[in-house]
Amino acid sequence: MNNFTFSELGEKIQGLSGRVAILTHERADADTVGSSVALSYILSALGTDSIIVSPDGIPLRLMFLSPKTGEVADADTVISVDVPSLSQLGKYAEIKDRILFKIDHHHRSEEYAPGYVDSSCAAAGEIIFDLGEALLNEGIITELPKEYYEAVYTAISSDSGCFKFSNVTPSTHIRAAKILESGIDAAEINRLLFDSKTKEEVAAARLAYSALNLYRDDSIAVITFTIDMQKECGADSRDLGALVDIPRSISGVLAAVVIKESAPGEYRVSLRSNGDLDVSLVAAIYGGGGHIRASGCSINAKTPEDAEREIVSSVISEIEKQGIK
Ligand SMILES: [Mn+2]
Repeated sequence: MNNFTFSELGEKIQGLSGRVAILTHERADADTVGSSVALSYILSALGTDSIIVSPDGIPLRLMFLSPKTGEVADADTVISVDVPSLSQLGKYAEIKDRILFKIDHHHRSEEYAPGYVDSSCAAAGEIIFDLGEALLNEGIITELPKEYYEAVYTAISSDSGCFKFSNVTPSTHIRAAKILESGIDAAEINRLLFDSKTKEEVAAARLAYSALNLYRDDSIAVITFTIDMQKECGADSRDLGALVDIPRSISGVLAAVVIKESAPGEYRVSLRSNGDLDVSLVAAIYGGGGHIRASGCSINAKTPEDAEREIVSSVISEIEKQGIK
């Protein structure tokens, strides 16, 4: 399946007609949602109707973007944004033949549909912003609303960790600077994204600290979060997304892991690297994927302890295989 050039992407976007469903990845984050919302404003400026479809819903904390949601059944055309693999489409994997194209920035992007992939972008939002700029510069559209700039900023700020991750390039900052010129309240967006927690998230963090385990001379930090712990703190899985920042923030840690029990015997694993270790290769062992420094996968194990042992041994062998000091 072929990837197309940026100018071909522009043509494909202009060629869309009828109602377009924009698919996000499951466990939607602010990049997939912000990019989809921003793209829907671009489509609207082109006179094309669109809806946003998330396999398992859009988290409450992202509702400030006011996504116009809907069902795939009500759409004429389907595209995906920030979705690297079919497994990330959840229940919509079965409609893969309806996906006209994808827009993505993951460095291992599965070929489930043709598309435009630029892995030099820290966020899918950077691609969407370039698309908006190209259409504006060519005079194909004349303006985009403030809500567009808020959504595209949200996408870029989120996936770049508020512009502090290693994926940030000079171009990331140049795009962000142009977005700020639109006059949006970026400080408020960043407060909502990074400095605002529900009391359930705080309760979850308290439990997570006490479940922290260190391995391999304190270079691997792991938190296993069981269903019982989720019940104890009243958090649902959408409150647990930031937990991986706890093990990742420990100095000297090469690999940070959060293992969440999603159902008895089923675990969702988030992997982060603080250095040269490519954690997407650990995720790939279990059919997962993502970025070099941020990846995820699902595993099955008899007990939470077994799940932790399994992942730790895979991380250790990947560290050795990749020759990381
Ligand atoms: Mn992304």
